[in-house]
Amino acid sequence: MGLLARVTDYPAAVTIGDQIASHDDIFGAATSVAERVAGIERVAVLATPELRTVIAIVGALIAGVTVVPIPPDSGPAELDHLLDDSGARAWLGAAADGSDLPVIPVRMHARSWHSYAEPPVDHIAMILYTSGTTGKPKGVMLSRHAIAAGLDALFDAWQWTSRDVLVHGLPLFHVHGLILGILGPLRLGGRVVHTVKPTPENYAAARGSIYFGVPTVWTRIADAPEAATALRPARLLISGSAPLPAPLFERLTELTGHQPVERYGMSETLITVATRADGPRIPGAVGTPVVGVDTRLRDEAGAEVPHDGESVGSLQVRGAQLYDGYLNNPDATAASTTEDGWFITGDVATIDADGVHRIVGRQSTDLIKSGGYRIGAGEIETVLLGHPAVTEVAVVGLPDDDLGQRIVAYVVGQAPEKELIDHVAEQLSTHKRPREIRFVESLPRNAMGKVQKKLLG
Ligand code: MCA
Ligand code: AMP
Repeated sequence: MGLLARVTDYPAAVTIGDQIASHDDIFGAATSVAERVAGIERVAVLATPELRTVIAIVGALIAGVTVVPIPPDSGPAELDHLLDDSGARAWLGAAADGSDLPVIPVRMHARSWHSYAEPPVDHIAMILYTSGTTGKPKGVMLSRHAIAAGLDALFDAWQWTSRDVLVHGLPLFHVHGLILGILGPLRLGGRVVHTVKPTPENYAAARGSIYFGVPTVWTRIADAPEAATALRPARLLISGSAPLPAPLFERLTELTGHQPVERYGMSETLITVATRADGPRIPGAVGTPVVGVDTRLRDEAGAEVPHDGESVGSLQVRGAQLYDGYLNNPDATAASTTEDGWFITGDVATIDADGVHRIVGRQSTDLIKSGGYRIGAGEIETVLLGHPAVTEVAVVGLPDDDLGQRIVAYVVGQAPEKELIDHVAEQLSTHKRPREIRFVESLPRNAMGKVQKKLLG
């Protein structure tokens, strides 16, 4: 079977806001895109939530061209890095402002029924950019095979079939919204309703069988009881990308009649651990490894940590759905891999005797999760240090009822708070802006001079 399935049963296979397309509409237009893009190695796609984005991506996948989805609000510094590092040769569809790469148009009403051979399974289908603890975002190389394996494992875990209607409004440049949220239904030959923005009202109006959200989305739904009640006819409410607090689990259960299903993953590994549709749903737990994935816990010396539900260890994973490494960054790839070939997630977890995993936290304070976005403190610190009024800075994620964590920058220096926040917004994506700047005389440092972030907050 190819990566994507094409069926003709559904007149509204993909709905994005008020745009509606059948599988024939998508595949006809995408095959026409494939004819124009074939032969180019990599293309950038501005990942705005609209049908054009889906057609561009499907077209590139049909032609065997690697797609680099670009966040539509990337600031100039981030955009330059993503385009340079990825080596994208052209934009497929709309171009970002300020880029002089050539543009290959995506014509929504063009149709082609040419039949393409399925590209090799080891071809890199996508490069997704994600933040590390330091430096600039890294390109995660995902093969067709990894994507297919990662999706099939979820179809199995959630008994997800072409009869389901998936609803979400997540960004189309990350694993959650794009790979699970668009390629999932397209691989199944099923349906998806993308709500453009993941608001409680939009979710309530969509009437699907499966809903995806990050915890921030679920918090907002729980605060809108009328919208939450409208989700009662659904089959599964699924949360991921960041921890779902136990009180929110309980509140959602009360309002919607469904215990939410939590799952855990990463850009590099896709979704490795998930609560099964027919398994126990335990607040604070993310389930068991999906088909084809093994997990284990290690201590700091690399020794085994028992799976007793209490001992905490560094979570390592392996399986067919893992990435092929970071683009242009063999050192970072090597640093994330054990000698015996397991991927080091950087998350700290417990596993019980039944294989149920709980994510306890992250090993580094330098990776922040805000609204489900993974944000590297180092990237924001570098930008802030580029402002003439800033002499020292430490960026941390502090607990936040809505966002899980909110970005706070501790700054030695003097400038209006808004000027510093705008300075970040001018260079990086919107969600990387600090919510707050705290001005301090000095930063707490240890004897080696290293900032002790655990003392901030
Ligand atoms: C934000 N705003 C600000 C600032 N920050 N204004 C001033 N100063 C700031 N520092 C503005 C925003 O631009 C927005 O304006 C308004 O404030 C509200 O922002 P916010 O509260 O952030 O709400 P939001 O824009 O509605 O975003 C919340 C969200 C979003 C919808 C939950 O964070 C989101 O889409 N998250 C999903 C991330 C995701 O998909 N992660 C998956 C990664 P305005 O309203 O005017 O625009 S993949 C992954 O993690 C793995 C594989 C996995 O497990 O899934
Ligand atoms: P990303 O690369 O954006 O996909 O972020 C991956 C990170 O998100 C993981 O390393 C975890 O820290 C976090 N994460 C994803 N899902 C969950 C979850 N269900 N519970 C806790 N953390 C999660």
